[in-house]
Amino acid sequence: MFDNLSEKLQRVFKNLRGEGKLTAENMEAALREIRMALLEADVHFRVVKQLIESIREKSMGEDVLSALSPGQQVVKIVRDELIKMLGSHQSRLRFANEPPTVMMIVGLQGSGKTTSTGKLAKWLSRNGHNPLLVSVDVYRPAARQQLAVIARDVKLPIYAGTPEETAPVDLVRSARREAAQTGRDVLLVDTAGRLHIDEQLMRELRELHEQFSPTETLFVADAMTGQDAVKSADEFHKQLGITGVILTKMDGDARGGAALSVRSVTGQPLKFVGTGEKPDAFEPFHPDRVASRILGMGDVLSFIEKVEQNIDQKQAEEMQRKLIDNEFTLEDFRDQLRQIRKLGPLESLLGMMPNLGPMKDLKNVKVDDKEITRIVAIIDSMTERERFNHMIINGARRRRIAKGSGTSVQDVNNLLKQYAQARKMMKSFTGGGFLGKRLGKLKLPMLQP
Ligand SMILES: Nc1nc2c(ncn2[C@@H]2O[C@H](COP(=O)(O)OP(=O)(O)OP(=O)(O)O)[C@@H](O)[C@H]2O)c(=O)[nH]1
Ligand SMILES: [Mg+2]
Repeated sequence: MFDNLSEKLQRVFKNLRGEGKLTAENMEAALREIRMALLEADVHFRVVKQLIESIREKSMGEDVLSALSPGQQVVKIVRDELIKMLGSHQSRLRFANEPPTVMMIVGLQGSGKTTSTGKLAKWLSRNGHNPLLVSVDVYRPAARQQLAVIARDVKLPIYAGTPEETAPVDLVRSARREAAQTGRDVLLVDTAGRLHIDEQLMRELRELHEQFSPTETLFVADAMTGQDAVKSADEFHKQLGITGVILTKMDGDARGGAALSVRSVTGQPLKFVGTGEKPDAFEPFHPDRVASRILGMGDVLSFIEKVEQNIDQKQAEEMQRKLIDNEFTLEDFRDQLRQIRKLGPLESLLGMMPNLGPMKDLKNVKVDDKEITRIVAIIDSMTERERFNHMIINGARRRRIAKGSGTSVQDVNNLLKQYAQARKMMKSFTGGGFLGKRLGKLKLPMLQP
């Protein structure tokens, strides 16, 4: 699923990685390729147009994280826009205030309604609910038998109806009563399908809809039919009002166009995907996870997330100013160390950065977590004046600090030496030249090996 798209997008990002900075030209070339990749994945053309426009706008905007390289910035923008297109966050099922909650499962013939009803029932019962199932496919006795078999398989009860109950409305009414009486909090209604949307089917569904006001009306669509699935979802939504989509047969869909467009076209969220014939092959749809899967760059994405979470842009800028003005104090040194610790081991962090260039030696820098703890303890044992002016830390003060932090005078000496070196190194980095610009851009705290 999404394999081709994923591969193509990664090629675009790889090409951008070689570029020193984002320009209108290289961005346009990248956008052209992103556009092609999306169209080839069978994403709806209007959705593609929208997406490309927002990516262009964002990439030219001011609001870019300067801690990221140009290639990473584009990955971030594409990720953000993909997530937005897919629906920002996972859409959960809603439940009625008064149980039982009625959920209607609708869709075209053979799309996977009956199978998905069984899967959803199983998923619900695993998540603290007690569903009851009912089939209102009164035209084909075999269809109701099929649901009965599936229900037995997932060990959940079905409302079978009496011989007199031949109308869908009667079946649902009795099933709802039974659910209320037996303490079942959700009633899943599996409906009949048609080859095409026809007036008779719609009338029947509308009648059920009006009578029982289902909390969820889930449209089941076959992902392999691509844009046709999206079109019929849209049609059902206009005629009936759906609350979400279940896309089945994702296991057989290499392109993913329906999954990527259905939300933008219908305005209704994709709630679940079916990934096989077995009752377990069913999962809630998570836009962020899917976007990451499409981009397929786990390491770069997690690096972006870390940067977003942990690096306070303002703070980093302030730090840089201090360095240039020679105001980088021991306290700043301590804060930087803390920041490093928040980001995780420095080695792994550097490993995530694809293009260190001449700084690749830094990959060999080892930062010992215990060492950081010791340094922080030592700085904590200093007085404020000492932290702001390390020059006053004489022998007597060193002995006092060592005692206060449970370390040795040797440790304190080492720290002061490291601090002086870091200061010098950072100053030379930020002073200009390639390294300086590079570091200035990354704004990562650096340590001596
Ligand atoms: N591979 C795969 N097959 C699926 C999935 N969901 C359903 N199917 C298969 O699709 C076929 C049709 O599924 P049904 O659940 O009977 O479809 P339906 O919408 O109830 O069909 P009608 O009631 O005839 O309209 C069956 O062979 C299912 O096993 C899925 O996620 N993956
Ligand atoms: Mg069916």
